Amino acid sequence: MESSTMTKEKRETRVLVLYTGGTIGMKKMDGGYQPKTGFLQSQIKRLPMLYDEEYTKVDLIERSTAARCENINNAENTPLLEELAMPISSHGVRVLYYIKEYNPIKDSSNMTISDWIEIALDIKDNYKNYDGFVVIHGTDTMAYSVSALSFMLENLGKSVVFTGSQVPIYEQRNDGRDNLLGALVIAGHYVIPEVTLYFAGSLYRGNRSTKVSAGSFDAFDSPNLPPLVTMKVKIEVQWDAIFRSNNGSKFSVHTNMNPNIGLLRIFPGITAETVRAFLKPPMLGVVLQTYGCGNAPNNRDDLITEIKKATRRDVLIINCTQCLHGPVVDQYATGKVLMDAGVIPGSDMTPEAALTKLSYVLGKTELSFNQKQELIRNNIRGELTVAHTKEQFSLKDNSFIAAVASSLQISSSKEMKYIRQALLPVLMSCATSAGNVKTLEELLNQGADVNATTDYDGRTALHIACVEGNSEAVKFLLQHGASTQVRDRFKSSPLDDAIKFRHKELVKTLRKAGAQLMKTSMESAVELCRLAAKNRVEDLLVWQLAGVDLNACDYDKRTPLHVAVCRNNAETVAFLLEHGVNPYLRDVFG
Ligand code: ASN
Repeated sequence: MESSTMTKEKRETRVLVLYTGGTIGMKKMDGGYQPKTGFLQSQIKRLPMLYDEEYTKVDLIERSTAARCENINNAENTPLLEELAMPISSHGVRVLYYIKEYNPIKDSSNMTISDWIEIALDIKDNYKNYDGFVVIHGTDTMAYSVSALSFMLENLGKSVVFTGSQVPIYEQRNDGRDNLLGALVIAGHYVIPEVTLYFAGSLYRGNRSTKVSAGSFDAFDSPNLPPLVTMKVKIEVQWDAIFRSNNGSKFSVHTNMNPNIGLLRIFPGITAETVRAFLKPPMLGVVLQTYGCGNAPNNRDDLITEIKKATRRDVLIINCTQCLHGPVVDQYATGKVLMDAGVIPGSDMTPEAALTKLSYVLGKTELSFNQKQELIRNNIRGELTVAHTKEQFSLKDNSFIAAVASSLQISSSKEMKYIRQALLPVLMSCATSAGNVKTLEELLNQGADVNATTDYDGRTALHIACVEGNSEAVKFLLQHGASTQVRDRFKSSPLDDAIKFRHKELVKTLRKAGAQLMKTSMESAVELCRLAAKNRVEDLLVWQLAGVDLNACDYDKRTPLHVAVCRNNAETVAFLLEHGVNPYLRDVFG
């Protein structure tokens, strides 16, 4: 599996399914729909699109032994799970999956923070052994769990897809079958290193999603971010929009979630007593759901006083709108009054994301209050859109280039594609001249063309690296397909630049990579004779390393040796003779 395409060679992928509960596996009983142990797996085995019975029968013993040998499916705390095989997909991939049923399986209304921790630890314990993860979960609190897990799983590098259904999978008309199928296909085919939610044909970023319907199969929406994947005739993945929070560190799990959090929805006439009671200790983090784009009454000193008292006690308060769409902004006096009271604007975060982020951030006990506030304000898992900052950046600054480079990956809008096309070459040029190979690598991973011209003069990153004499960048670019034969507007190749700036080692590297001098022998002769006249032995050496013929002659058939002798330039004469120049060549004058 790859991040942007599916690998052709790899035919089998393994997905661990954590079945926590929810309607999908419930059965109608006397007391209404209830979870029933073992029921979901038995129903799945009746569905050919989810279970390839023939394949399972063949070589069953052989394959399960192989699985054990590969240390698949036997992580600590995980009993040996039955291998279920999907039929081979149209992409030539067979997804093998293993269902770990929780004990007890729950209606998601009964979920607590400890359930989030259990899911996180299961992913951690099995991380190495599977290509992706599916979490089957009830829909009622799925948006909370998926948001919480998006924060708890740090430096995630694999797909984690939550799904469930509105109608149990055993019923004739149900959405469970397609939802589970879609989630398994995504987790088994694509590396989308986020915690996501798949429902009714769309894959949403988990911390952007919310349950919007109790009666429709389209139960979820992501009001402020379009889906990351849409299942149509073809599977459309918005690779530009994938948020890659992995900063190169090892995958880890943060389980210290603080329970002293709450959601407070303001309403006309809310009393100061209610607010005071809600904010009193042990409360440490509150999502304040305000009107419109983040407004609260600015004629209610009593309310604001209570909020101020709480923020002064280091209670983290986030301002989120009661509206489904749109962010909190600071346009109105009624919004500013909250900012002045120390409330943090939550941009376009869903209340579920804001609440679970508070629990996560408050669990980072090593951080100061200011650092926690900063983390809340920042976009750490793609959960919020960061408003434009007025800070000045410089394209000469490595960290800025790196920041822009990574932020290009988290884009969500269509225009980002065009911005990226325009910016990537510029960033390539900046990263090259700053000698920042790591950023170059990141840019290439994001689709930058290694041979793109980075400015109006048609110069490529390799030209720039050759001028700068940055051998690490030159080697990196050559290894990644940079052409040595490109010429800029003034007909200079990267080799010409390396010669001009006397970077001998680079000249050798370029020659090894197949670089050819693109000068006529007359052009070379004119240049060599000029250097010989000036006794510039160092330059002549660079030209010689570049593969020039030191016997090249000008219009009068005069060679650099003729010129050096006439000028009595002994070092040049010695150099030329040492390098095999023919002393018997005659010019037109005999
Ligand atoms: N009450 C169920 C649950 O959240 C609803 C569902 O899954 N559709 O577990």
